[in-house]
Amino acid sequence: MLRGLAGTWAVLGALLWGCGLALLQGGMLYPQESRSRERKELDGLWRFRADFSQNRRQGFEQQWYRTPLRESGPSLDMPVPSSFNDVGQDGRLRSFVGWVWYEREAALPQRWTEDLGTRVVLRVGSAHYYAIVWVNGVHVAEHEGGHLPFEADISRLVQSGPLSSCRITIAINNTLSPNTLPPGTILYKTDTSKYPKGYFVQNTNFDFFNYAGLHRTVLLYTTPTAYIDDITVATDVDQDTGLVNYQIVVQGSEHFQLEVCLLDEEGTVVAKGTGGRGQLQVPSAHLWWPYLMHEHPAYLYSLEVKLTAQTAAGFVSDFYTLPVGIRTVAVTQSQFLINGKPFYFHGVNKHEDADIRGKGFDWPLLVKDFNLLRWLGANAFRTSHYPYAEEVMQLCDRYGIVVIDESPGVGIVLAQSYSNVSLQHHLEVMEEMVRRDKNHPSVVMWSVANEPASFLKPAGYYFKTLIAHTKALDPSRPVTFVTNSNYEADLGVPYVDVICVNSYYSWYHDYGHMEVIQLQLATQFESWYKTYQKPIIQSEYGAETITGFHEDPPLMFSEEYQKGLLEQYHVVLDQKRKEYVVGELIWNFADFMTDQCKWQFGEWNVPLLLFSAPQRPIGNRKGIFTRQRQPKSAAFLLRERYWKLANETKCHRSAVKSQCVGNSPLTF
Ligand code: GCB
Repeated sequence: MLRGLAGTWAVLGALLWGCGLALLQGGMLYPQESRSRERKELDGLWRFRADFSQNRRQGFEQQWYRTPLRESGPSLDMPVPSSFNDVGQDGRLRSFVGWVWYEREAALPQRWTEDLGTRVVLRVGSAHYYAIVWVNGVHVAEHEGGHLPFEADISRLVQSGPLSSCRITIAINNTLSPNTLPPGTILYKTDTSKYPKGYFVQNTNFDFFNYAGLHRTVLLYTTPTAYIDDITVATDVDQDTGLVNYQIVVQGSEHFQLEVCLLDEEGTVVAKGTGGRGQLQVPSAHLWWPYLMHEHPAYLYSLEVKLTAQTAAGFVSDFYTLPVGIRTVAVTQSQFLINGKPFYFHGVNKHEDADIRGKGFDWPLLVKDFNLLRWLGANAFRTSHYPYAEEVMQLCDRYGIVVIDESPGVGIVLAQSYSNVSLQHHLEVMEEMVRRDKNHPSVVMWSVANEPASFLKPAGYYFKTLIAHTKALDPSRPVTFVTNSNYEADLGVPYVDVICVNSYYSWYHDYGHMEVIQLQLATQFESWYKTYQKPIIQSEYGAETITGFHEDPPLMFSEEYQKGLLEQYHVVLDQKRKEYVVGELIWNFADFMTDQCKWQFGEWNVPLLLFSAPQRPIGNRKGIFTRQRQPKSAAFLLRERYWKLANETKCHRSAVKSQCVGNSPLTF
């Protein structure tokens, strides 16, 4: 392992990146419009039906995909993107487990159906969890995994006759098994004195609601038949020269030319190249810096790629523009370096979660969240506990919010979830994730899992293999997983570059005793560091709080307790960040939905009157913002802290000053 040789590590990463690419088959470029590409979003109302039959297979037995859904039975209107759980008035749908069916007609522009030089692709941004897709009754795609995109080339289908529209049917199953990511189990309740015949529930080992449906945009897009299938960029810096290593994969023709051109933010061409692989050199490059670390953070160049290819029908051109941030990432024994400078993560853990839409993508919510992050002075977040929408990653690139990109490997606690079947699937998910997110400068580290039972015997081999594979896919970024295991028992941490550790002192034990936090936290850090000499991130800490509940002296669930607990953590973080702690991420940015159980509140004996509307006695309330994105007292505390941290760790004092959003708590 090359940790400790930060410079070498970064350079080697850039040199090896081409090797990793060979492992990734096929691209998953974000669908964008260009001179050669069109895109047609299919967001809006779809027809919908949940298969409530005993075995949940009536839809397949009656082949609901063969004819319009309205012909095989009643259907509902269902918005896309959205989870289906919270939009209806039928209680059975909220907790439904099994197959649901979505359908809509898509009008097709004449050129798409008549021009055989046009390739028409159907792309699904996220269908949770298992999806099967038919177009006009013909099976075109199948995909496992709820948080990453998949697509199907449907040109032949839509170009086979004089069509003006096509019917898209998507069947989605949210059932989880010990081998899915995240894992889950179905429990049949067979006591007929208590449960009807065939009764089952789905159990999970993660703390968020298993929302399901078409969570992100479904769209059609076009390319020419010879097209730019994938672009991979890895950057480096030599003195003040930015190095942009690129590799381009073309499909649909063996005979082609590629021209690449790098433009700065003013639109001036700063470097040019030709061919499928090469290095562009940018003298006096503007580096991509995190938010609050530089006067001009998040500098993005544009890599314009032009393909000219020979096809049976003659020459065709394809154009694609990729935003590129030039930056380096490296890890030493005690530091996380971005562009060679120590970077301290001060930010949040998030969820894709909101009222009504569940995990459905929503622009207003996204923009609000980024405004809150910047108000807070947060420079980073972790995509706990699954990859977020591509548009989220794009905004991180644009605003300089650094990302620890996490896979859906959450709740891996059963021995069965360490089987070869699980491992194989997890390797594939990492491939899909790296393929999708590899070009985002904001992504500085991959997290392969959250809080697995990493003390179980098979965990050693599992994480060794998984982390090695992820590094092989992308040697330019460090890899971690987030642990809550004991430092002596953890079998996965030997393989990570940065130790990410969660702890809930004075919350899940020592209830109410905030006075023990400092000792316990300091011991935690010292034990991990002494054992491994790797930088550490406090990747979760926090306390549940019900907005408006005040108790002084602080009691659990009061706003005062949340603040008080954070302050105790901050004392130790302030000591250890001078040594080897490189970050702190609060749990959680906002309150979020969970399964219903006595765990969240009942057990804690919180007075029932606290649950009067709009509060509900469900969900995780560790947010520093409510689910509706209003600040609790702790948000103001963190805001003051984060801006102060930014002020200390920035490269230039003016960087912070020039980026104050609203009234920053800092004075100059
Ligand atoms: C954790 C988990 C997170 C939970 C959180 C909690 O350690 O990683 O998913 O929501 O604790 O609030 O219990």
